[in-house]
Amino acid sequence: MGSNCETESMVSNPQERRRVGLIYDERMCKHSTPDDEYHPENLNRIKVIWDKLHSSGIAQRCVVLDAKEAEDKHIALVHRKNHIDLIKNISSKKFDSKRNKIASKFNSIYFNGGSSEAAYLAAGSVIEVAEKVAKGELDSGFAIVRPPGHHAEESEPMGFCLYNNVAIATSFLLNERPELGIKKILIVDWDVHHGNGTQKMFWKDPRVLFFSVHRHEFGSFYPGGDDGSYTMIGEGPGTGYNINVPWENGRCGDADYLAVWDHVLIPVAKEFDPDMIIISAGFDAAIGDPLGGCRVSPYGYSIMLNKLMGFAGGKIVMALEGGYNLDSLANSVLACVQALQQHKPVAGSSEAYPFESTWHVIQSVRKQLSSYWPTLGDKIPEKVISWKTPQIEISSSDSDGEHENGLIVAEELDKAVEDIIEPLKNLQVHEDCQGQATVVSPSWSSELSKIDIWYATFGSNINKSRFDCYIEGGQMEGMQKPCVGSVDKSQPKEIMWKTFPHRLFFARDRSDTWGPGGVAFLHPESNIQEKTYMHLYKITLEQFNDVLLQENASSRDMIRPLFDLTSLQTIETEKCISVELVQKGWYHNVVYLGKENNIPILTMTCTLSDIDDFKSGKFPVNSPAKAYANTLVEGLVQGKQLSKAEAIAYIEEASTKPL
Ligand code: X5A
Ligand code: ZN
Repeated sequence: MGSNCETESMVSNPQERRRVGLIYDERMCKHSTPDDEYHPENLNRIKVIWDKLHSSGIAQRCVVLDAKEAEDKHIALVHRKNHIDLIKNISSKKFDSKRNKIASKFNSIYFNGGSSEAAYLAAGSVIEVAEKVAKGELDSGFAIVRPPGHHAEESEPMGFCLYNNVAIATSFLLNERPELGIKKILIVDWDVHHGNGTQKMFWKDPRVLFFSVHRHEFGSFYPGGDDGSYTMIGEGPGTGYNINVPWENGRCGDADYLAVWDHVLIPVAKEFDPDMIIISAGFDAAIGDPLGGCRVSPYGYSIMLNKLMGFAGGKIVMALEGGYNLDSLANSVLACVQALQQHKPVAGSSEAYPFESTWHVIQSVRKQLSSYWPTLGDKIPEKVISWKTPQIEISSSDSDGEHENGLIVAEELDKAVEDIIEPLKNLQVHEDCQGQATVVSPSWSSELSKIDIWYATFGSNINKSRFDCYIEGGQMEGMQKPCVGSVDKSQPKEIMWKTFPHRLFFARDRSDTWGPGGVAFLHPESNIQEKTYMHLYKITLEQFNDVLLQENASSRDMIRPLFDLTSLQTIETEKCISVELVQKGWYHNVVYLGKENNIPILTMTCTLSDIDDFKSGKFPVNSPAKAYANTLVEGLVQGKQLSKAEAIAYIEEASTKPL
């Protein structure tokens, strides 16, 4: 035995450290998109977790188990034969084309030669950890697996999930290992998406209490529809044993989740008294997750987990589901494993209050379930509910420092988030499964999230709803396809209108977003005779980068940032910067328009050389199509800049006057 271990046992009583199992296997890295095209559910997710647990020294204090492939007869407890045959055989197909065709029949699914093995290992590894915890050989465990599982249904893979790993392990213990005495299992699904597959598998089963907290937005957030609604409480003997907490908005954080723990999950867990807890542990509600748009910190996860450790004699099995910000993912898992070992949360703090909408959701859930769980029938004291953050409001343009209530809290919230992500900011180099060193999640996005700029818009973005698509994702009327939105989905901190002495005109003959017709451009040079109405949004430089990317129809996985702090410095003297990385985009020229409240005003348009090409007829100058022009008119009218008639005349002039 090394001397390290002896020193260790002298300083800390080994009795105090719990036996925590870990499973990881590189073969689960081999599941990938066919051409290794970028996908958020990629090998680096489990890789960075494994690396982080080692570099922090935590893995060395865990019991590392070998991964195992699940047996078909155990998978068959929750999946149909046709589904098992599909997953078993998909990787032995000779051609990618065949696989791609099959994948395209499903919702958000890809396959390659490594998929079958990874799916069997993911399911089998959760079984392995669960069995060891049930036997008492381990206190708890974490299966670091992929592909994830909770969207997978009886007969179909879905949402990056092939086999429902957690459901398989749950059924395995209840049906195949009755002698281990696990008769009641609480499944806590804290992935930001609803666990639709798991819900269906135990819909009528009172031995399994399925609890899921997820973004829902009245059915518009993935996987969508009513399945994730709080009215879905189970059926027959399972009635009351299915609990959904559906968020009405994004941006939920520690305070929101902990309010749900304190006022729904924990009281119910006390009554249900589970023999084991299995956590569908997605970390896509974590701060900075590109899909989730929520703000749970590693500290928040460790408190949520610690509260659950008071049940089932601490028998907790965690299985990885989603989580797509590599830094946040690794740090959150680390915090959870530390909490499992020490039975206490990691150090940290969060000061925010729950949203008003959170109390609203909590009250709906409690009411819906109060006849099954009497403790939920009690009224939450007014005093508790009065601690809340109003939904973030947007202050008016003329508020010079005198912010409205909502905005102050929003800024404080942002500061709290900054404090929390501070430790996550160091650039980290990891090795991927092929042994190549890759730079993972550099610090640019958190750096740029600290800098505010005014993004000045002159085209369809003057319409706030259209601009929202670039921040929140989604699509408005007249658009041919939805936007992915920004990583940081928070609303602009301020909004104002201003006019600028530049020429507005319309050119090109069609766009992917709007179809046929010209789109708006701003002449990059100023001209005192001209006047363009511009809608200014105070957003972070990180968000500006995300807008720049979407305006130039580029994919997320390119080298970023496109426009960094150095660019911001340069542009004040140079007045414009053509962004090399999106050269093909029509709006790759970032133009500096001065300052407002000492914050730089930036817009994006064509270059001077494009102007020459428009003038020479090399590129067409063209009027906007109806839907596009309407969007502009609507923006000006809603923004109270012009009457409808004036707005129509303004657009008309810009589209007919020669350049
Ligand atoms: C496991 C998980 C998300 C699927 C999103 C599909 N799936 N758009 O997080
Ligand atoms: Zn998810």
